[in-house]
Amino acid sequence: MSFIEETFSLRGKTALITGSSRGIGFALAAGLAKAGANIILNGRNQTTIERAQAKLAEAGIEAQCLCCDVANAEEVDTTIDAYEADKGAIDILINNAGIQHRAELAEFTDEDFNRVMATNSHAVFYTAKAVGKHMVARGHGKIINIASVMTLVARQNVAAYVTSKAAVGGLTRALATEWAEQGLNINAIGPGYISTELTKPLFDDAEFSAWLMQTTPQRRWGQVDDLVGAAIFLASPASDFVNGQILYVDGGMTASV
Ligand code: NAP
Ligand code: GCO
Repeated sequence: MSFIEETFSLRGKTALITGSSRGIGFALAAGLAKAGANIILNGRNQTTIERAQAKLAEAGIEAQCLCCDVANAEEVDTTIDAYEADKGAIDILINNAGIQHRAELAEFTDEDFNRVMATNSHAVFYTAKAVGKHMVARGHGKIINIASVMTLVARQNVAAYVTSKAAVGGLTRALATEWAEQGLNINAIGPGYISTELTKPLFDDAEFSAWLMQTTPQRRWGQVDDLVGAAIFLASPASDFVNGQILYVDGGMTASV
């Protein structure tokens, strides 16, 4: 293999990407597969992940499906342990699953706050622990958490999301602090505004998009494929001495006022 292939290859590695039935997770699954990884797709609904599996197959990419609600700690534990026992090691985990809820604070219900926190933060803890314990036993593994520019800053009407993504930043550092000496690399990617189903209401809002062009130095919305290179880097030997870091892929948004 060439130097570049050796440094960035994921050949022979198995990668679980949570929330990969569509959007960023689906793009990361396709990208890691092109770098040589064996892919495990995940979502809450078997039909939607099988639809994603068929879409990858059309592109010549074989993927497995692992249906699991990552906000359910018990389901995560049993699903991951069963996979590791029956199918083999998970070498790369991308904690991507996430949801959004937008409402003014006065209208923000406890239930909505807890629902966002459960998927965006608690699930990262559940899944990192469930997969990480097997990685620790093997002495190696790569965990990539999907944070956000909202890990660093906030905007109105997304209090739960901001809180949840700030927690992802802290948890990334905490996991790295404890598991780096066990041979694991745990980092995060902080995407800017990426055009997906989650941001569609904003993308369709001309006023919001105009604001985004002003606040993003590269003057454009991000696309899901803009994140693939960062994910391959953090999943590959190229990042073997990188731990506890958040790589912002945001067109310069968090670097400027
Ligand atoms: P998306 O298009 O809505 O996709 C979300 C994915 O998460 C879907 O595959 C969904 O699958 C899955 N999911 C949701 N809840 C789940 C659960 N409890 N268990 C398992 N899977 C679950 O959103 P996206 O824009 O791709 O966002 C993906 C991640 O990137 C999220 O963590 C988000 O916070 C983060 N992010 C997005 C942006 C952006 O601008 N788009 C920027 C920064 C960070 P099912 O609904 O089929 O279960
Ligand atoms: C919002 C958006 C953002 C993006 C992303 C930006 O309502 O402001 O949903 O939170 O999803 O997290 O990085």
